[in-house]
Parts: sequence; structure tokens; C-alpha cells
Amino acid sequence: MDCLFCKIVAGEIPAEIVHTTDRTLAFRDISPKAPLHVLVVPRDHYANAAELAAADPETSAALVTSAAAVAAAEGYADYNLVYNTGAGAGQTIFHTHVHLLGGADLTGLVG
Ligand code: DGP
Repeated sequence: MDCLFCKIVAGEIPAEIVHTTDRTLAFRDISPKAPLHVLVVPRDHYANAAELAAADPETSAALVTSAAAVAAAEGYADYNLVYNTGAGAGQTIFHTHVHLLGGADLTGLVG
């Protein structure tokens, strides 16, 4: 399978990795949309967040706890987590990932 994030997990493509667990990898987005913009991915390949949650709820939860650990380490008490699901919603990489955004003002969008 030709998957960019599987290659980052495997160390075949470089990324600025900021946090790892046995289930997850977190690295900075190549095109940051906020002062803090990190992607947290499962080591195993699932196309989207719902597929991951159905197949492996522990790893699904681990994405959130990993994101919280990164936010805390980077000094962000407040942050947003975004899962794009489907091309129409802006998903471009079909290896599930959560966007951790800190310092972005999304309050007018969803709050
Ligand atoms: P999405 O649109 O939700 O599928 O988000 C994919 C994100 O992946 C997007 O914000 C840009 C980021 N991205 C794409 N290619 C690379 C890459 O090679 N390295 C890193 N670190 N991020 C990438």
C-alpha cells in the first residue's frame, strides 16, 4: 500500500516527530495552519477515524491522550482536535490522523 503516513511511521520519510507511544506517532504538519499544528496517527493503517474506532478503540483513545500530552508539553492548555473524514471534508491522506491545533481561533467556526 502506498501510504505517506505509513512511510513516516516506518521511518522511510522524515518528519519532525514530537511524541511517540507503542500505538501512536505525533509529528508536525508540513503546512501548519496554527502556531501549534501536530498530526497524531496510529501506527497501524486505518482509512479514517471511524474505521479506527470500530476496529481498535484503545488506539482511537490513544490518539486523544497523545494529543493531550503534546499540547501540555508545548504549553497549550486550550486546543482543538479535528478529524477530516472524506475528500469532501478536506481529507487528503487516507491514514487516519487527528489534527492538534493550538493558538488557532476556531470559535466562530464550531463554537
Ligand atoms: P488532511 O487534509 O486532514 O488529510 O490532512 C493531511 C495533512 O497532512 C495536511 O495538513 C498536510 C499534512 N501533510 C501532507 N504531507 C505531509 C508530509 O509529507 N509530512 C508532514 N509532516 N505532513 C504532511
